Amino acid sequence: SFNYDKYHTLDVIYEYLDSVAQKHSDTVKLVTPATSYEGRTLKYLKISKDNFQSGKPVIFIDGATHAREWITIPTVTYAIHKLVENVTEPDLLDKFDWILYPVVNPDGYEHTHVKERMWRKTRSTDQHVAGKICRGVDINRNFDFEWNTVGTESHPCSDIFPGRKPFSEVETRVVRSIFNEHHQNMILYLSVHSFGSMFLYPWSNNGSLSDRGLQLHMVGIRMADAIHELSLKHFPRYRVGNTALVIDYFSSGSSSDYAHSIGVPLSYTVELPGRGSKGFVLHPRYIKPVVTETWAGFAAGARMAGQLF
Ligand code: 0X9
Ligand code: ZN
Repeated sequence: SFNYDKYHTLDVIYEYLDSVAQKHSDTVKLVTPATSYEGRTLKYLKISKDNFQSGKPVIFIDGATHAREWITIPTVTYAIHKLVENVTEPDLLDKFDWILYPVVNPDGYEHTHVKERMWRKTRSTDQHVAGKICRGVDINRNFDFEWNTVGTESHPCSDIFPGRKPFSEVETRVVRSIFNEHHQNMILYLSVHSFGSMFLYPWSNNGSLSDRGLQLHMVGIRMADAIHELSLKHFPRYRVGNTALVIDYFSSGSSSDYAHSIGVPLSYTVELPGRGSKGFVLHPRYIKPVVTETWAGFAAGARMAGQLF
């Protein structure tokens, strides 16, 4: 079965999602909303005791928005594992409905396996550029929140190219469709990235705080504390704060700012551990400790979110 000793290819990850949905059809529903730019199925799981019928608070966690951030995928699949396969905290499924989307950017992820390990963006081609063809849009600059105002580069070869318009990418539109469908009940959104050990909250475009700044900070601290308790201390302690202040650059068009702007009260970019020039390439020996400590943080965040909203 699915293990946490190594990083898996897209096929293996997708087989795992299929098999969990099949084995646990009472609680897990596989959703295949569209195909990627290159024609791969986009897949996420809805996990609920009653198929989202009773309007419980919804928690949404996604990974691999950025293709090279491999550790984000096992982190999201481990949440699936703990919710339906190795259930030690049944309250988390009694109280909440969950959406778990391990690979937002499958084209990019596949590309990091076969060609360029450090690829970040989607793989779409901009038809408007003559000469040298550069591929890809940064999904985390492609949402319609202050789109293309700061922390972007208009050249399609750039790693922070925001696209020709907001939601130009089908991969971005699928994440939007999840917000559209669930934002009324969604209390917590975690956009999982790497690296740097940080819980980051809005607003990213100018460093100002939302009117939920205090709640965002307190739930962020709760998650970081829960991680720190379990942490093997291989990595620096998590920092918690406004994105622009902690990460020290501004950016626009991110999914977590977008989610917050449409009413998701608790919305974070989570930067998982990693270090140095090889920060995106986290040795497989760290997968297990990182996914277990991160799950402790997410579970603690879910519980506190449930008390607040
Ligand atoms: O720049 C990004 O998109 C994120 N860092 S990463 O190294 N994973 O690319 C940070 C995003 C910060 N959060 C928001 N802009 N909301
Ligand atoms: Zn990222």
